[in-house]
Amino acid sequence: MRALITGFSGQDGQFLSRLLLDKGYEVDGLVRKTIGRTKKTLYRNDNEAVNLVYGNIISQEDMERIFEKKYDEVYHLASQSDVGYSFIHPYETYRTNFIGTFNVFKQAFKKNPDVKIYFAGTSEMYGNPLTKPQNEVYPFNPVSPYAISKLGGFHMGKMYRKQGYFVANGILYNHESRLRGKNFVTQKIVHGIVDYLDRGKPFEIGNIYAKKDWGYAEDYVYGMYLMLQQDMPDDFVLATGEQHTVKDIFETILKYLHIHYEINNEGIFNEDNGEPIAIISPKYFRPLEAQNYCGDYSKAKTILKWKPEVKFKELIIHKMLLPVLTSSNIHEYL
Ligand code: F7E
Repeated sequence: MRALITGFSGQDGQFLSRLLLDKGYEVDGLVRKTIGRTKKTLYRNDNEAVNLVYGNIISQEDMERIFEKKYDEVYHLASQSDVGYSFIHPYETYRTNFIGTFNVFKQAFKKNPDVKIYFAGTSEMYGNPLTKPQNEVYPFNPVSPYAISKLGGFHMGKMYRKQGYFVANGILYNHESRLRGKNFVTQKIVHGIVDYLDRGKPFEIGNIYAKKDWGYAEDYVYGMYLMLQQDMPDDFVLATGEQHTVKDIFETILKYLHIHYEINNEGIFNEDNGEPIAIISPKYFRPLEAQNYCGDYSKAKTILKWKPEVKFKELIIHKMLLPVLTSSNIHEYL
């Protein structure tokens, strides 16, 4: 089997490439020319077995060239995935996430009408859901350029599906790991606290009462793989069905490290010396903060036999914090 992963250098691309290599796939990883060599080397040896191919999904010519090769499966993960950034750069977001997706679908199906394509949809497509949990038939009501661009790709996938092509749409809730970009809140807090312990410097944080449904990225890429092993393409929610706040991330880590803390409207403070660990700053607040993000993954459970293996505490401590606590004096807290 031969697979192409667009967005190979991202968190999901890294986990997915290992999974597919382990299953004996020949894996091509698409990276932008401007990125050059991918720096992330989680699975150094396995990554060496991934064939890097260079191109940008917004270029029709690049996609024509990439799809001169025939793939059995395409995991279309490449996107501008930062919700906040999408408000500042909407054109770039629409171009990458919508036109880029069109280029991938068009060229992949032109070369091989039987190719199975996974499209990375997102819980952000629900916008500001009034009730919870959300499933595959819950109404979409996107409220950011990012979510609108993703919903466009999602419906494009459904349109191809109606024409007889195989496009599976994932509706994935937040999924995290030690490979997550540090602009996302879980990694920002893990690294922020570790830096605070190393150097005593506080960091800035936004709305600590924001609530999300957070899962482990490696579980979710397995769900993507399962979606393409079905006979019929469909839409699937992948989530944990649990909600936690940003404050819960702080508390989970600080309790684990036995640091006494106090949380108030100004920030998170070390109770023993009064020092700030993190300072709340309006700079990181979003114009709209939906409170009901919580996924119902029962369809994936029934049809794909998928479930999230890693829950919140294990995610934050074992999958994210502990890998970072390696070469510092932080061990004294453990
Ligand atoms: O924010 C709050 C922030 O940036 C999570 C992407 O993968 O998941 C991700 O999007 C929450 C938000 O991820 C800070 O307001 C507080 O409520 O980690 P995030 P996201 O925007 O939810 C969805 C499913 C996707 O599809 C996206 O591509 O945390 N928050 N303080 C903060 N967030 C950030 N980034 N930084 C803060 O200081």
